[in-house]
Amino acid sequence: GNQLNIKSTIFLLNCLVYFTVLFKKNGFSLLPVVSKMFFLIFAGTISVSECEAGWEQHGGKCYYFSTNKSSWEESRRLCKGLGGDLVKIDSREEEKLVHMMKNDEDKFWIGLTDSEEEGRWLWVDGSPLNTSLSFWTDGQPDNWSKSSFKQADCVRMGQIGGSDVLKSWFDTSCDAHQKIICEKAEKTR
Ligand SMILES: *[C@@H]1O[C@H](CO)[C@@H](O)[C@H](O)[C@H]1NC(C)=O
Ligand SMILES: *[C@@H]1O[C@H](CO)[C@@H](O)[C@H](O)[C@H]1NC(C)=O
Ligand SMILES: *[C@@H]1O[C@H](CO)[C@@H](O)[C@H](O)[C@H]1NC(C)=O
Ligand SMILES: [Ca+2]
Repeated sequence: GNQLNIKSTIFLLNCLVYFTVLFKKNGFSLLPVVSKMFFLIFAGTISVSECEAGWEQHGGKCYYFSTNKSSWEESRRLCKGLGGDLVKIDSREEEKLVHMMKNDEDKFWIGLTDSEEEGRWLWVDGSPLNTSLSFWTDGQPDNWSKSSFKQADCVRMGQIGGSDVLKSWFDTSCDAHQKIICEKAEKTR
């Protein structure tokens, strides 16, 4: 991570100083080369992007917002195909962060479902939903979807609509087509 970056930068700077002294003794000016290298190292140090193009970096994670709509399963496949998974909300900060990244009107699938057993909400990594870290809109989940014969087993994040400023989750049919938020850990380098 950062520690390694700092160490390698210090090492490279030492090399630079060494070569500068060496070449000065032998009578050439390395100033243009050296200043270019300094620039490259400096630029490299400050602009290291830990997320791939198209992903947004926040709080040690990378987020990908796809505005294409698909079913929950299909969305999950898409995220996995990109090396991540549907987003899992691990904290109040993360819930807030994701809201700040999207338009308030936008509705996105998140990686939460009770399709295995009604009422037992599991994240895509298999962990159970922590009830003190759930952000259901008032009256949700209600196992109700527009197509009344379909169970509402998948969760989308939508507009903030409850008394709590962050309440925005809604259970709906997994076959509904929604936009997608994928998440993956940032690259460590
Ligand atoms: C979204 O849909 C368009 C049109 O079908 C397609 O060209 C594009 O690749 C899709 N993007 C993603 C991220 O799937
Ligand atoms: C659930 O979340 C709360 C608030 O962050 C935390 O204090 C608690 O330890 C969590 N419980 C479990 C079982 O992870
Ligand atoms: C959930 O909704 C579906 C479809 O309306 C229904 O068949 C099922 O019994 C409901 N489950 C519960 C536990 O209410
Ligand atoms: Ca359900």
